[in-house]
Amino acid sequence: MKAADLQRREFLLCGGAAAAAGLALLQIPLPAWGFPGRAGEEVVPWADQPPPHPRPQIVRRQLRWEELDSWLTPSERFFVITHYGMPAIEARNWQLEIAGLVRRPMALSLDQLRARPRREVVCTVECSGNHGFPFFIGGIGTAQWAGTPLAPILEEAGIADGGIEVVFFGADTGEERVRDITVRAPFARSMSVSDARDANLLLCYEMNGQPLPQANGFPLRLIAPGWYGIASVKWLSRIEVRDRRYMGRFMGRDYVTIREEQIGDQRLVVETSVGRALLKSAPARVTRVGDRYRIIGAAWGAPIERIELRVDEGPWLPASIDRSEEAEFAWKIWSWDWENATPGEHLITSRAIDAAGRVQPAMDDPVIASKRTYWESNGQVTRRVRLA
Ligand SMILES: Nc1nc2c(c(=O)[nH]1)N[C@H]1C(S)=C(S)[C@@H](COP(=O)(O)O)O[C@H]1N2
Ligand SMILES: [Mo]
Repeated sequence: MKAADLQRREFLLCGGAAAAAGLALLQIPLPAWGFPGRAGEEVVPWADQPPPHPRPQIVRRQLRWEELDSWLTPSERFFVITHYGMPAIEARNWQLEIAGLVRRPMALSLDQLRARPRREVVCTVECSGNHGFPFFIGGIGTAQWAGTPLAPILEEAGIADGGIEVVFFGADTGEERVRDITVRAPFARSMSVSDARDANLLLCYEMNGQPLPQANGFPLRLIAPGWYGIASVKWLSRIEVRDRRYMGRFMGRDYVTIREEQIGDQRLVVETSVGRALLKSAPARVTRVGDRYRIIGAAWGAPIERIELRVDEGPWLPASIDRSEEAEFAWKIWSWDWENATPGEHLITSRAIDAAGRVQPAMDDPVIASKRTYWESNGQVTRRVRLA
């Protein structure tokens, strides 16, 4: 997205408090972002609707792919994951602590954070559990996030000698059983000091031009562009620099990918903490105007070079990437006009190819099939559709 466009959109989207309040009051949808829709089109629903997620207290909302009709996901359709409930935080008494192995510990109020340099980024967030059928395919969304960069704050606080790990604590806590003890633990994720210094990390207080919704982390969350969603800690309360690796549940016991690898002459598992996002795509919706069908989808997780699409067992065919809306960490929307579509049931599969020539793996590719956990599944997504 070009800077001039961004400015125009900022103006449209959040041109001051009055405009924002007006938008909220009138329930005006997001401005019309470019999208390969057609006048008079209707959506043909997928025939393979996923059942409700088995743990609705954790996965509270998923994207309904058929509803994808704009580059940005409206906040009320954005997926929501909560592991330890949803804290209600009053901004008035809230502060973000910067603590641990820092030379100058800090405590920043929301007003102080808002007074710092503002940065906006359009960024796709995908849950690493978004592995596909049977029940989790909609753990993804793209929003315009606004906040202040983390790196200068870490610089001001000054990481002291021996600091190797930056831990992001949320205000939400839960009971955990580890071996034979039961403990109360905060939600937390960590990064190495060098990863945490990444200029793209944002302490984010706004989503789509409005204060963060409670479900998405009010008053402040981390947005870690290029990482799976678990890294973007919501209801952020404390950032702590430590001299040990942090091994809380969401680093060391859960959100751990267990994959079989060949090590010497043995098949053994290797366990790694969920990390950076991976190249992926999915068909989003089939639309029709009369008997002219179009498939629209999204691709994300790496710099996207090409998208290919396949109907049933046919050849891989190129889709067109919508270039009207682009940002480094945002999904690309693609479309494909389905010539000579025949009535009956069809399978639609997409795959993305990144700038380095890597191809999104098939579900039976060893890199996916050798996983014993479903985390970090970027396998190709196949959807079923029935044409009249
Ligand atoms: N404090 C806190 N942060 C959290 C979570 C959580 O349960 N508590 N869930 C994580 C997970 S697993 C994901 S995928 C993203 C989801 O962000 P969203 O709910 O805004 O879509 O938030 C992450 N941050
Ligand atoms: Mo997640």
